[in-house]
Amino acid sequence: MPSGNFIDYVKIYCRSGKGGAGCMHLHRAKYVPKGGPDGGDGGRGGHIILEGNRNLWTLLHLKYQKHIMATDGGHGGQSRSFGKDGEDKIIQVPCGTVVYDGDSGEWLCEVKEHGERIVLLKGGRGGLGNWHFRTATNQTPRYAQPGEPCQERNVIMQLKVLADVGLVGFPNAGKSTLLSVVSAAKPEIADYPFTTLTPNLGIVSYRDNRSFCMADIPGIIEGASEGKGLGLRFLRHIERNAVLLFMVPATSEKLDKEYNILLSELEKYNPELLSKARILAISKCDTLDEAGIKKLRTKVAKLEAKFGIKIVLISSLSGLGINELKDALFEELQKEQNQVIEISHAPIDVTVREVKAETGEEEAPQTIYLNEVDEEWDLSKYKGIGWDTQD
Ligand SMILES: Nc1nc2c(ncn2[C@@H]2O[C@H](COP(=O)(O)OP(=O)(O)OP(=O)(O)O)[C@@H](O)[C@H]2O)c(=O)[nH]1
Ligand SMILES: [Mg+2]
Repeated sequence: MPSGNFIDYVKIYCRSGKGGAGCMHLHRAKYVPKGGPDGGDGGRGGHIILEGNRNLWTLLHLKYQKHIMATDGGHGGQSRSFGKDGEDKIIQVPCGTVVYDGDSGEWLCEVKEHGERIVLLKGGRGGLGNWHFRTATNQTPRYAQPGEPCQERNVIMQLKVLADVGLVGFPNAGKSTLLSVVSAAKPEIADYPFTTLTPNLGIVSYRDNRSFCMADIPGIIEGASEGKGLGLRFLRHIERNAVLLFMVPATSEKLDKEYNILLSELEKYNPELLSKARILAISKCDTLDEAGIKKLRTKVAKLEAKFGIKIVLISSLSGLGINELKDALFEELQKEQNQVIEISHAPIDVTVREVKAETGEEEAPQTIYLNEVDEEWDLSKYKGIGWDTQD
């Protein structure tokens, strides 16, 4: 998929349908004196519903949809006819979509499973017709209930990819190369930083027909939490991962320093990320000779004791340590404490508009607000030509 098509942030104005008004009507028929009330109820307004769909994995299909509105309920009629219910709008979203209020940034809900449905905005209830209000002392109620109003809201939908293992490393560490070696994914690989601009997912097949999902995200650099490089916005895609695979190239002088920088950037984004299981892979080990590897192994043994994590030496080119790495990842994934069931979503800052990674331009404002009086839309000049008589 071309990287421009990976959309993980959309802002949409949603509105549910109004409830239809109940009907005030008194039955009239030849030879039926005092027919009594027979006004029917209004129909329910349409809901706005989110539905998880595992066949989608970006929010691309919603990118150009700025408004989603359900239809209103129909009004009740005479002879106790019910109004028609408004049509629900079902928004298909990929599993792992988190929804926030577009104005306050408050977390609203998240869709995790395929087929899971969440009513985002409820349609208004239809009003009761006057037939309901008949009593012994008031046999001709000349009133009916209006329908409930609609609900409206700007919502921000963010995708937090559901993967088991997340790759974290500086640019050029060899993350995409590893993903291309262990899975069928074909991410872009090149010898310059920030080759990967959007997350890639790959399914890693393991022994006995078992598999797990790995996410490769753009590289992180020191100061990413202040917006350097591509910033931290892609870190939300590893928030849900059970295991984080850190990657530092063997060519780096100070392995522990690089590892600590990555850790502190993650902590600045969301301290909860530090509670996840971690494995460190030292990549590009084929660039070292025998003596270099030996030296590295003794260094790694010390670091393992210092950080209390497993460290694996790998090379995506020669295949060194790849199976060992898969074993280590799978072992971690099997542990019960690593099953991520719930994650907490911090409210987002809606004052900062997301900057598109590839072009650097700001997302354009999504909604045109009223108050701007546009001369062209002054409808009064069309009065009297026929279609404005209904109001
Ligand atoms: N010698 C050697 N080179 C490697 C290895 N893995 C990756 N490379 C090279 O390192 C460079 C960067 O690899 P990528 O996989 O694009 O690195 P990345 O971490 O995805 O980088 P960004 O997407 O920019 O963050 C490429 O030129 C790869 O060919 C390896 O195991 N050995
Ligand atoms: Mg890459």
